[in-house]
Amino acid sequence: MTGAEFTPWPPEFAERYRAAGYWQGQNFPQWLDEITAKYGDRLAVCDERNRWTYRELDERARRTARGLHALGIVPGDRVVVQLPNVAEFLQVIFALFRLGALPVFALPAHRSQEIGYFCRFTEAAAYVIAERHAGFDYRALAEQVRADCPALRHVLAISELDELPEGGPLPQGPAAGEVAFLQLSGGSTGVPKLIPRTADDYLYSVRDSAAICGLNTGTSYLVSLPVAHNFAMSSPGVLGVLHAGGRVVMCPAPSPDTAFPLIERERVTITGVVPPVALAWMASSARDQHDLSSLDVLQVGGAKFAREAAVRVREALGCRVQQVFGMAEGLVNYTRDEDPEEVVHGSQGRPISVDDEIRVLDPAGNEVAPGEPGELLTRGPYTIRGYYRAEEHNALAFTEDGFYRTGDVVRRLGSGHLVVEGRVKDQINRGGEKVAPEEVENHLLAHESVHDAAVVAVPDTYLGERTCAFVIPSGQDAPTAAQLRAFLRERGLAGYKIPDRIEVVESFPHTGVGKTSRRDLRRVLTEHLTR
Ligand code: OOB
Repeated sequence: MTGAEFTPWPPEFAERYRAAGYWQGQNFPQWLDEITAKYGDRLAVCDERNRWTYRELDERARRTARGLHALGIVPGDRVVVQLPNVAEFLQVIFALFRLGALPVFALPAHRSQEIGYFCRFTEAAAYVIAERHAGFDYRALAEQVRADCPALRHVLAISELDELPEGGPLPQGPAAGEVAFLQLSGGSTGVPKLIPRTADDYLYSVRDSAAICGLNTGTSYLVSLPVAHNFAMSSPGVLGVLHAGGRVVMCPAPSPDTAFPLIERERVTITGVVPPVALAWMASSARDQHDLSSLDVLQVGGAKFAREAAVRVREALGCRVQQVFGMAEGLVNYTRDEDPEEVVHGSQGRPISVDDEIRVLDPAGNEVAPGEPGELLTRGPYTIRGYYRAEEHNALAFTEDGFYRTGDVVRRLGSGHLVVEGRVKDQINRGGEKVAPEEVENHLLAHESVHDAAVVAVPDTYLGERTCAFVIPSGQDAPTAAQLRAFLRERGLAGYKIPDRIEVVESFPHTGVGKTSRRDLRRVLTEHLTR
């Protein structure tokens, strides 16, 4: 039983969100028409090889849409998109939006386990890749995935986009309230969950994010994070920048050596990074070799950015810092320009919308006293009501009245700003990259010499957390850490999920609880590590 592809907002909420002007009934093709008409000859996007105006980008996307249609991709088809930060990313996803096919946003770090799963689970019609990137052969990955996914009809490399057949007129785009694409959840379960987003809800978050961040036609945004990630896509990200008529500068890697020359050349005004990248930029000696004076705002999010680090941003990089606490499921919080410094440095921001409903609950499900920590639950005009085809999980992840249980522990300040204090979900946040212990444990258990495995977080000054796997061997021939790592890599697990540390142990400690739950076990092991 897979369950619904999309859980709609109840009619009374939908009506409210329309009446408030959040949902404007504009679908992605109409939004593309609007920005193209408004900003036609301005520079929309550039990367190492391309510089396209809004009009050029739109023409390319339309041609690609017709070509994909001629290949037999039809509205509603799912298409897994796995591209690095290149201009063609926008060409491809705008083509899919025009066609009404649904991009499934994979990350460049994903390998055959993840991609194969996305293709099978969504019954994808096509998979779009860059042939090679950062020394990795995506063509070979695609061949492997294809062998396992009979429904996958096409593998398309961006070098082939110009060779698509010239198709006829496009079908009508989907309604604004229908699913437009699938985002990936950070994941706390055995397999990552997919997040259905509509034009109505997403474009609302994009428009208001652009306004909150003060974007305009003078904005030059460096895409430092993987562009498919919700932060880089819409907080305010590439879509926010295009909405405001600014320029998107694709950055192939977030290292200072790559990013700083681009900031100088393209007069970058704003970028979004995860905390370890912010720390690396602040510590880099390359700061003095490049003119970074155009940079106005460094957005930091994806994982907690320590107050001590936030305080140092201006001195180190000569720009303001903005904290962003968001999630692909919806809710995004920003610190604002007008917030007191104390709040900008010491909180993770407040929600985009006055209609983002926030609950902070104790373990019994009661509201905590103001300022006390508790689990954050939320619902609102751009927060989903259910994952894609995940009925059973939805019953746990959402309350009956439609609140999403974020699994984050926060304190809510009198001003409405949230301070992230920790989490109750089974997830490791490795410098913004999310790792689900259960997923990694399952892969370790597939090794013939592994009897049991538990994956936990280890505190780390640079990444915030790293991963550690405790492994009990099944016989005399205990596998080594190196062998287990090689095993996981060969299985095709994304590199960031491969444990940073592996401890082979004889047994697990007793959890002190009658029935051993994985969660208790992980907690006890974590305590062992940090003692
Ligand atoms: C962003 O989205 P996801 O879906 O990769 O991860 C969401 C989770 C949150 O539930 C929270 O646990 C953590 O990432 N997180 C933060 C944080 N920002 C995200 N934890 C502490 N402090 C922060 N500033 O990570 C994401 C999506 C849109 C914008 C920004 C980040």
